[in-house]
Amino acid sequence: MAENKNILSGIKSSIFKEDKLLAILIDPDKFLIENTASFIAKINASIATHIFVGGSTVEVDATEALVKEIKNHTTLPVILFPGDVTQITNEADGLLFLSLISGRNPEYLIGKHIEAVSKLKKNNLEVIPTGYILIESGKIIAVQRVTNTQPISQNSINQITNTAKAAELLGMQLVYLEAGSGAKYAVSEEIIKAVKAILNIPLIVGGGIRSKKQLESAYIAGADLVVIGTAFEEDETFFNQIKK
Ligand code: 1GP
Repeated sequence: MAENKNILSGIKSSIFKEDKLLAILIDPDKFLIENTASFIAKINASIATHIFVGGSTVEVDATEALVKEIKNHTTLPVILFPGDVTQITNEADGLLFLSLISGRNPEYLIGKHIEAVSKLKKNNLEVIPTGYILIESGKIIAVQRVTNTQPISQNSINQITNTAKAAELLGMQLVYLEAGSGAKYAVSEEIIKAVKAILNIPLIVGGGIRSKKQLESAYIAGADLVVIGTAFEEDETFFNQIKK
């Protein structure tokens, strides 16, 4: 399995330089492929550093076609953030190999990963083991429904920090604090701060971030990479606020 190792090392060197990272999430299920050129042009003109592609329920092959088209329009790294094994495609640069460690559903802790191996043998994606922690956010989100797991309460800060640290001790390379796509409340600054304080690996935060102010607060609290999807899906003028 040939692998290039640029994405994770790029994230780590940005952290070293105190540069903050922003990933725009594109859900193939909610995105019209014919809008790719104009949408990606806006991403290219913004401070975004990564493009994530994925969703909870995506039609088979839709991810591959979309990733191919995105790659025609940008040099930013395109990273799969898959809701399912069917979304893995060699057209992308990397893959967040997510383990849903806030839940106790064995399928999302190890089952899907075993299923993915036969697909990964055939490609050279940079596979990045990621501890994925779902945090309660005021409404039932798609991940919760699809995976049949419960998020951790925003009040259980010890449980959240211990879960994140366990991911690091297990050898995972990233921790992703997820409030869920379209979340009512984003992950609180208090949680981000507490996790950042005990973690020695990069910290991703996403879900429910809809303004530049919230983005900056997440960075100040300690997020190394923030993921935003819904806010751009709903209003592309938001790109005007985050121009380079
Ligand atoms: C969802 O964290 C991402 O998995 C982004 O969430 O769509 O709410 O920005 P939003």
